[in-house]
Amino acid sequence: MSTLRNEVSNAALLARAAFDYHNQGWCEFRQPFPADQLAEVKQRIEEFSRTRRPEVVYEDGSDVARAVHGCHRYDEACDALVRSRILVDLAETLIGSRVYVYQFKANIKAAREGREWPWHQDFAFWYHEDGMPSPDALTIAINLDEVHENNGPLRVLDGTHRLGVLESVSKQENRASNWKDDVSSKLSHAVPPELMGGLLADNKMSQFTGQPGAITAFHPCIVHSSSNNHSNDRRSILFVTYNSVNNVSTSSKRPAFLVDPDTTPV
Ligand SMILES: O=C(O)CCC(=O)C(=O)O
Repeated sequence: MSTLRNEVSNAALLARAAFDYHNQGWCEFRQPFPADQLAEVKQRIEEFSRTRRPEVVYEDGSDVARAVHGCHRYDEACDALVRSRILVDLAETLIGSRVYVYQFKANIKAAREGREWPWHQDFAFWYHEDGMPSPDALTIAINLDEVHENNGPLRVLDGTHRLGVLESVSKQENRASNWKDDVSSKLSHAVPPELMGGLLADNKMSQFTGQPGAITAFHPCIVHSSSNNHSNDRRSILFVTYNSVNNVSTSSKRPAFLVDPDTTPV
């Protein structure tokens, strides 16, 4: 009986998430990620962020870790997380097909030193850099730390997922294919400032604050950003991007830890 009740309540949570996702371009999943499993992943990511390896990216001009990439490819706890039913069911429901892991990253945003992410759309990168055909993907964010108003929460402009790929400031001409420009605070493919005024005036801004374990999903075309971390609290968030198995990217030259070439469904 209690299994049946759980299934019904899970279906209701997924239906609610799907409604919000399609309507506003993002949704909360109102059930936190299991704390014991998340604690293990958090510990592994902290360990990786202290090691010198190509998957770790630093804030510009410093040795403060900004992000760790692709951990599901080399760590069992992270691999188990991307295969967990709670995330896969959410991704499959919102995308409407089987999915594979496209990207896995933890953005750390260290206390006082973690830097901003300018306004951008993720699909601009996947389309221009990797040849992803359509935005039939999504990113699930899982808070590793408490995220509050002052430690640089993700903020999104509701409804902008309907705009398709906007013109972006591409630093492509100047770059010798440096993938680090796609993950630094001087982001390639940012939305140009002259478009941002209108977007900010026309669309409600929502912030993703919440406790460790809180789960949010957002659309590849939603315009989003986050500010520098001005607080004494680290703001670490895990981002897992799932792509539809019917939407495989054709031409990514970026490292496998950034864009996973393994398109086997999870
Ligand atoms: O970590 C953040 O605050 C933003 C991350 C983001 O926008 C991205 O990785 O595309």
